Amino acid sequence: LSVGLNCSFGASDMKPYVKQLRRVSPFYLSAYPNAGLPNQLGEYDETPEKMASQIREFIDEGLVNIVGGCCGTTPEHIAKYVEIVADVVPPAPVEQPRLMRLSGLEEFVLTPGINFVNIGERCNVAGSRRFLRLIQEKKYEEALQIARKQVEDGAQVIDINMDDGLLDGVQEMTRFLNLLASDPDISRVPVMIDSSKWEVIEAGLKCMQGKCIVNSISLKNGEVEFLEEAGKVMSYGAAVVVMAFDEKGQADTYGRRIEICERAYRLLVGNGFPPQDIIFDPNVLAIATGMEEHRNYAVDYLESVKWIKSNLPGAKVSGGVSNLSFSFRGNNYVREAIHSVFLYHAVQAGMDMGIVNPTESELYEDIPAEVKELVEDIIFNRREDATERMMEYAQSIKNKTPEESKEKVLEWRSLPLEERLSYALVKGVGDFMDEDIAEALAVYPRAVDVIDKPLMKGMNVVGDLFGSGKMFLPQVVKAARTMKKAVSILQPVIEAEKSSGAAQKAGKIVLATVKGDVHDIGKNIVSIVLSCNNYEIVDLGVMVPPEKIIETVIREQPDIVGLSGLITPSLEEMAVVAAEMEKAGFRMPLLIGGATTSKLHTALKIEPKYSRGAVVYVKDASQSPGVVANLLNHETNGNYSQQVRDEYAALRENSTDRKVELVSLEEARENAYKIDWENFSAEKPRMMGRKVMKNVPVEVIIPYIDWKFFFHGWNLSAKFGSVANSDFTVEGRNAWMAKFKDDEQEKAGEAAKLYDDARRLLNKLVNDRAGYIHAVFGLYEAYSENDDVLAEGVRIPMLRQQKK
Ligand code: B12
Repeated sequence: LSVGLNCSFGASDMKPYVKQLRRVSPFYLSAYPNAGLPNQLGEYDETPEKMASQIREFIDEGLVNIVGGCCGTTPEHIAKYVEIVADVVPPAPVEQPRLMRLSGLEEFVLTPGINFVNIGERCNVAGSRRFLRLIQEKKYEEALQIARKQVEDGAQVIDINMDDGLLDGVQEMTRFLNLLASDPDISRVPVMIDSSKWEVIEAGLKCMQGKCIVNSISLKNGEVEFLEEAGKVMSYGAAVVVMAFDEKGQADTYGRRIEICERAYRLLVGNGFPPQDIIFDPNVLAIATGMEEHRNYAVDYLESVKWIKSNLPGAKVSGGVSNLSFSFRGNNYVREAIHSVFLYHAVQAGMDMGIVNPTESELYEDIPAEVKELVEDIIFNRREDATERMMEYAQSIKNKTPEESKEKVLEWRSLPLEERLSYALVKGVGDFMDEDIAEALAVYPRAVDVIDKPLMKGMNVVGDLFGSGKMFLPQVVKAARTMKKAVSILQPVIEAEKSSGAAQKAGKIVLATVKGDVHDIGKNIVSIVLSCNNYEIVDLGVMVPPEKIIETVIREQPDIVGLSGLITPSLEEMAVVAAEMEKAGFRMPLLIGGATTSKLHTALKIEPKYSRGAVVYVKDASQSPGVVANLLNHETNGNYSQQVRDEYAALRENSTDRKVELVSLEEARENAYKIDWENFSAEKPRMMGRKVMKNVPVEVIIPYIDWKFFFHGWNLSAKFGSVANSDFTVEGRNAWMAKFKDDEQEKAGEAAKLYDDARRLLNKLVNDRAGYIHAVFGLYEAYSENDDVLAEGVRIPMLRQQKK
């Protein structure tokens, strides 16, 4: 299979798209660009020679398998391409990881780093009275606002449901999705077409421009209908939610849930449906209803999530979270607390996505221990009287006077300043920011320190809570808004503190958050700080592709380029920009910043890509004026750049990640072990062939563990393996630690802790009598042939020890 692009505005305009396709597509790739854009006379200006040199770039960069020409190209163009491709080995298609890939206008790939996907639930006529009314009254503009608000609040997918007895579902779904497609702010995220009627789903599928999710199909009407619908979903290129529902009805026990999901999975995968595009909804049902048979619903759901994730490879799990707390309608605090605790456990169990209200804000971390216990009692069905106790609690807070609840809410105001700022960010409360910032300004010497110290600390708390699954994306969006508010309060103060009022600008700086990354708070702060230091800033915003950065640099001729990035893929993207800057022949310094960047990464992966200019990692905004001044000052520039270069070279030298240098093939062969056959006699082992050892006790293995490899596996030096031979007393440890240099003390301390943890785990396995360790090994007659060893007819390549 081959995919590709034709037409467009010419080869250079097409190139970024071809590159992007190469990155994501597992197929052969073709490109047939136009000979440029038609001029005023409707003619094409790009000559065969000019186009051939652009096509050469496609080939040199390994982008395409098939080249050709579209509008304006002639047989002469094609003749030139034939010359270029004569000796070229076309690139092999690259197998892509089997991840769920969705898209609106932008792609959304469920990489392992994304621990939970929020699906906005508010555009559902069955779940939102307001949305229903707006659709009934044909107030589509207002209905779209609901969708927009959800995306702004952090929904990563939006669910659209038009299932109402009085609505024409097909018509409403079609109209709404078409309207939505015309609003790029909303349609940048993927859509979930939600309906129990197949004709409504299919109408929706016909409108979709990206890769959406169908919610849902099931085995309710048997396998034939199920597979027919699944086949159509596949041909429209969508992912699918499969409800745990079959001919006998909705699954409400653990056994029924896994039975149906397994059957559906086998049927789908057996018929070619990609497993990574299957999402199971094993039914989140209401608990604490007072009905005995409902008590275990949440436990069964959580257990079935775990089962699906470990038995149905690639499949995802979703669910409508608000169903769970149905018994507590009208009591939002209790409902939010139930959702938050349940989600925390469901995500730990492996739940990948859920239909949630993105504006709910109750954080798992903030729920008082006694409330958490009550909620966990009903979720885990831990006590006979769990429902009664929860009901009692719900009643007691419902009866609280508004003053009482207000008092509780404002308790945090008596915390110390730093904690208050952190609380405000974590909870997304901007109401007291003016007074807290005023107080902070009296404590910290410069306004920028308020950002770099307490506010950054607060944002790191947000990051940690989010990273550990205790905070969800919509809540991080609120935190980000509060941070932006704090920055906007500080901005005039930073401006007033600016170092020089000179009219002449000290230099020009292009700033951008790299492609694929939306984080801009840090970059904006750097922009404010640098412009207050008299630099002219050209801010390209977020998600900026390398071509745009290069174009801007050529146009604006800045003195420095600064890149910001906060997610792991941005690290690679920054290296891409550096390589493009090298290709374009630039010499200006490149600054690297943002939470996931580091000096080590900059030294290892970015600096080597850009040889003509300095590449400097800058930890925070307050350091940026100093670094920029050093780089732009003619007297200090040379020394400073050299100092940074030396420092980074040393980092590369000491890094375990550095490139291994290999000896030549001849030398490697020469290094091979030479047996002196004259003086060698082989001992035949007592046993030959394959041997299986069952249930090996852990204590038998422990003495054979080579701790050097354990530390190597943890990216610590193998030399710490000697800790296993040290005396297990305080004195013994101290004596062992004393063997290391001062700058290794911290690492050695961590290594010792790691070793102790591992020993504790091993002891636990010994005590638990873990009976599941098996081993298999074989002893076979073997001989060598050139560089390889042959054993029982199996060829084992053995050319080793090739490191210089
Ligand atoms: C706020 C936030 C968001 C907001 C961003 C809003 C906005 N407009 O910026 C929203 C909610 C949109 C968001 C989205 C996502 N986020 Co987020 N987010 C954060 C959070 C909590 C804080 C970031 C922040 O603003 N910090 C405060 C600023 C001031 O700090 P800073 O950016 O580091 O900047 C300072 C310095 O680094 C430096 N600096 C920064 N840039 C530059 C540039 C130059 C040139 C220089 C000199 C200096 C410099 O100066 C600044 C001031 O001192 C971080 C956690 C964290 N601890 O960083 C996660 C975090 C970065 N996000 C994360 C993730 C995973 C995501 C999502 C993928 C989540 C999802 N499931 O979809 C999406 C990403 C979408 C995308 N494609 O980019 C992860 C990244 C993990 C990783 N290694 O990849 C983090 C680390 C959270 C975590 N622990 O999991 N996020």
